[in-house]
Amino acid sequence: MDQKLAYYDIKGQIAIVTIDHPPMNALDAATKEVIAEVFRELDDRKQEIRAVILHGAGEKAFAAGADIKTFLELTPDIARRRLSRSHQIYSMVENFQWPVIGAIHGFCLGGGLELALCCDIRYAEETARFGFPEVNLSVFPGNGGIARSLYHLPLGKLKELVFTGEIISAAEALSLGLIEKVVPAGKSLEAALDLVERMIGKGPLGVAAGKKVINRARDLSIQQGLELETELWANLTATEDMKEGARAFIEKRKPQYRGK
Ligand code: CO8
Repeated sequence: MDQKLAYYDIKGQIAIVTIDHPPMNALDAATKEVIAEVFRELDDRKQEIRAVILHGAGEKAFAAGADIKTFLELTPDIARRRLSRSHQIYSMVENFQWPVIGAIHGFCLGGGLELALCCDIRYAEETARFGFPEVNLSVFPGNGGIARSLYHLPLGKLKELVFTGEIISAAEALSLGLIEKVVPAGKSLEAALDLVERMIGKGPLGVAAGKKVINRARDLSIQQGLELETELWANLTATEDMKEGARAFIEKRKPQYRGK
């Protein structure tokens, strides 16, 4: 098959990951495996990059969810295996060392929205549409969508979306806190690049450690969260970049960070 399903390009210090499974970027097992391979390769090349942007190819969708055309072959055992693998792959995206920004256009539904929720920050075009339409198929969001939405949505709103399968606009997704910004149609990649440009001059190890603390602290008690902050903050003082940041401030010049 010639279709790549997903691929990446590195431009400057930014990796742009494209999901490319026409027409709707449905996330079947093969596409998710290629996404996993892309993030594994990016992990190998993490010294070359400082941020990742994740988006969908084509006009229609970031991703319209799991591939419904494969649902008839599912049994409880197959579903258990596939969901467990899906959770691993989505966690690779969520816990990638550098920030992962979702640049969203078109449909962002079901498993597609669940993948978007693994991004650190989501910028969406005003024409994008969001939702958990799984109940139309008599299932529910099982790819981490419920667990991760709980960090964004009030419980009643999440239930409203999950129980009705209602599709909402980018403006509503913004007002609910599901996404961070709405941009004009055709501009999500550009807006994500602008955001990333504002990050990559900063101390990369500070950004990565901040991401790790935020991702882990939400599952910890306040005391455990404080201990994690202490540990990672203290570790940063052993890096060249930390000293460079302080030195540059004192010498009134721009810091030159090397990620070490
Ligand atoms: N899977 C497979 N094919 C899809 C999907 C999908 N999720 N979405 C769209 N397509 C296909 C359509 O079948 C159609 O194909 P064809 O041309 O061969 O008939 C083509 O894309 C274009 O679609 P439409 O003609 O329907 O286009 P519209 O613009 O009229 O509608 C929609 C677009 C609204 C996106 C509509 O296609 C739709 O509702 N799609 C389904 C969305 C959905 O229900 N997503 C959730 C799926 S369930 C899920 O994600 C749970 C994850 C759990 C993981 C399970 C792992 C084991």
